[in-house]
This record gives sequence, structure tokens and C-alpha cells, in this order.
Amino acid sequence: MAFDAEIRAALIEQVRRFVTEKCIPIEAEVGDNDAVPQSIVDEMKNLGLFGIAVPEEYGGLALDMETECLVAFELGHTSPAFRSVAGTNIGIGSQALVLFGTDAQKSKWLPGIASGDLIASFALTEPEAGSDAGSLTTKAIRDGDHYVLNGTKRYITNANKADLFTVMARTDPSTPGAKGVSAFIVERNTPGVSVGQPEKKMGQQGAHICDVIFEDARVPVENRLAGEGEGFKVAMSVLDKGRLHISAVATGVSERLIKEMVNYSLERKQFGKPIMEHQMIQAMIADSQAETYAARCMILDAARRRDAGEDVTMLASCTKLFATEACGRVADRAVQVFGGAGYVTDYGIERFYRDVRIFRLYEGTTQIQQIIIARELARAAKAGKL
Ligand code: COS
Repeated sequence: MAFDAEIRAALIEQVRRFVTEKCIPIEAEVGDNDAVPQSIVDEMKNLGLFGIAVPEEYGGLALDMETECLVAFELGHTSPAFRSVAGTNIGIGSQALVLFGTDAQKSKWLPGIASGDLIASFALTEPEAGSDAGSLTTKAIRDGDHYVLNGTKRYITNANKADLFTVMARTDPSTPGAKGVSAFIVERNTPGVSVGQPEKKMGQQGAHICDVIFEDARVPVENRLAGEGEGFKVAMSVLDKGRLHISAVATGVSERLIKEMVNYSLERKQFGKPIMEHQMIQAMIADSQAETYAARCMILDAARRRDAGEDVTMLASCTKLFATEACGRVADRAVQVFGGAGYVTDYGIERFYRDVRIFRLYEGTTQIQQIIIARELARAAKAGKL
């Protein structure tokens, strides 16, 4: 069911005002301090942002995917570190519970996730299992009414603030690949769970990624999501949705950078006139606008199809590939249009240039999206559905 149009417009307007009035003015400060102020986190809680993808009966706003993407476009209009504060609760940290949790599991954790009082993270990647997620080696061995977890997860967003993790671990070590994997909710305060120091990274200062280490961590059987051996499918379903969301965030950043380019080009004069009147500048801005518009249309189409119950695995990969690569090109052109100023910290463009680089990597690299698209096409052809 489509979200009520008036409520949607009011929500988008609220988020736009929050981004414009509260986030944009402190982008540099957040970058310098590598931290989003608590007052901003509190406002995000008040706006209900942590719970936009949680069902109403558990305290969330239950936005449909189209509306979630419209919100994500708005959040993309400022430094992506702000979005990241609630990002895992909106997306990969909560959705395994939303999609596969039992009523008891949902009642226990979703209200806290929706309010932002509990931070949820997604723990799939390992030191030796990145793109080849199905090769993960973290073990979860059944021992009575518990599973005993051992292993290390890597680059886990918001791990340093997380209260619970969706963890993919191998319940059947004798079965290699995706089939031996199960998914669990693991609480941070479980004995044997520890979190490493935040990594120093290229961009998105204010958002953090850390290792999560499991050493004989005993997790109750009732924390398992879906059946034994179904954890990889859980992870992939979560990523299908997450990839749409990230595409929308990246496209929001592209829109912001186009605005920056246009405003700067109207002010900046060279060869006796604003650089906006030079055709080579126009070309860079026009290409950025055309690509960003295309990304926006793709994302909304894929989101509507997901809302209508279609399988959007391939479309989510198409949007992730196109929107994040386009964003990379837009950020590169923004530096070019700003010239020397694009390279200087004060203007903030170089910060966006660094921030957007991760979009092409996380939740599946561009190359993984290409693999998924090609596989889905081949599968459809073999089934006579192409
Ligand atoms: N939804 C539901 N189930 C899915 C699925 C999806 N989108 N994609 C795959 N599956 C299922 C498959 O149907 C298969 O089950 P069956 O054997 O019962 O048919 C199982 O999962 C294994 O799938 P597949 O054979 O495609 O697995 P591969 O090991 O070949 O890997 C890729 C698949 C490469 C797509 C996967 O490893 C991937 O997405 N890697 C990137 C991981 C990633 O995004 N990491 C980012 C970090 S998390 S922020």
C-alpha cells in the first residue's frame, strides 16, 4: 500500500529542514571531530528516523520503500556520516529481524531499534570473506540450548555503538559455502563479545567501523533468525533492500554536489564572465544532472516494484551500480568545477569526494553488482522469462 501522500510530504519537509538547518552548518565540525553531536542524534530520534523501516506495531513509521528512498535522498543532501548514525537501524542492522524475526524476537528488540535506544549492526564481512561472503568462517556450534560463537567480523558499521548485531556464522562447518550459514541476533553484552578500535578511514568521519570478535560467546538458540542453514539467504535479502537505500543516499549526495557546482559557477568569474557561461563547465554540470536524474528514476521505479511485491534483486544491483558510480563521477566533476577550491578543505568539496568513495564498495562492490545482474539475466533466460 502506498504511503499517505500528505504524511509523506510532511515527513520529507521535516527531514529537509533538519538537514538544512541542523546538519549542513556543522558538516566541517563533524568531519574534524570524527563525531556526530548527541543533540543531532537526539533530533534524529525525535524525527523517528531510526524506525522508518520498522513496522508500526513495534513503534516504527513503517515507510514503504519508495518513501524510505525519498527520505534517503534528503539525508544524502548532507555529509553521509549523519545518515550513518541511524543507517544501520534503518537498514542492514534491523531488516533481518523485520523480514525473518519471530513475533517474540521482534517484540524484544524492534521497539528499541525504532526509537534509537538500541543500535543494531550487521556483521557479515570477515578478514578473509568480503565479496565472497559465503566463505565466512565464524563458527556457531550448537551446545544444548545455546550456540557457541567464535570468529572475527571486520569493518562493521556502528559496531562501537551497537547494542546488538545480526551475525552470520557457520553452524555446519562441514558444509562449505552459503548452505552451512545461519543468522543470529547477538547482544553486545554477551560474555565473549568484544569490539575493536574504530578504523582510520578515507572519508565519512563521524561514522565508524570496527572489528567484532567472538570468543566462546554463548548465544541462546531463540536468537537464531530463520532456520539453520538459512542465514545466507537472510543476509542477501537484507542486502537487496540495503542496496536500494544506499543508492538513494548516493543520489542525494549527487544532488547536493550539483547544487554546489551550479551556485559556485554562477559566482566564480574567469575570462570575464561567470564560469557557468563556459560550455565545458556546462557540460560537466549537465552530465551530472542527467546521470543523477536517471539514478533517481531508477531507484524510485525499483522501490515501487519492491513495494508491489516484485523480486528486485537484479534491480537493486542495477541501482547500486549506476547510482554509486554516477555519484563518484559527480564528485569528481565537482572537484574539477571548483578547481583549486575543490582541493582545499574549507570548501567541503574534497570531503564529499572522499566520503562518496565507499558507496562503490560497501553493501557489495560495483563488480559484485555486475555479477548479480548477469546471473539474474542468465537465470531468467534459462527459465524462459527474459
Ligand atoms: N535473496 C535471497 N536468496 C538469495 C539471494 C537473494 N538476493 N542471493 C542469493 N540467494 C541464495 C541463493 O538462492 C542460493 O540458495 P540456493 O542454493 O538454495 O539456491 C544461496 O543464497 C547462495 O547463493 P549464490 O550461489 O548466488 O552464492 P555465491 O556464494 O555465489 O555468492 C554473491 C553470491 C556474490 C552475490 C554474494 O556473496 C554477495 O552478495 N557478495 C557481496 C557481499 C556484500 O555485499 N558484502 C558487503 C558487506 S555487508 S555491508
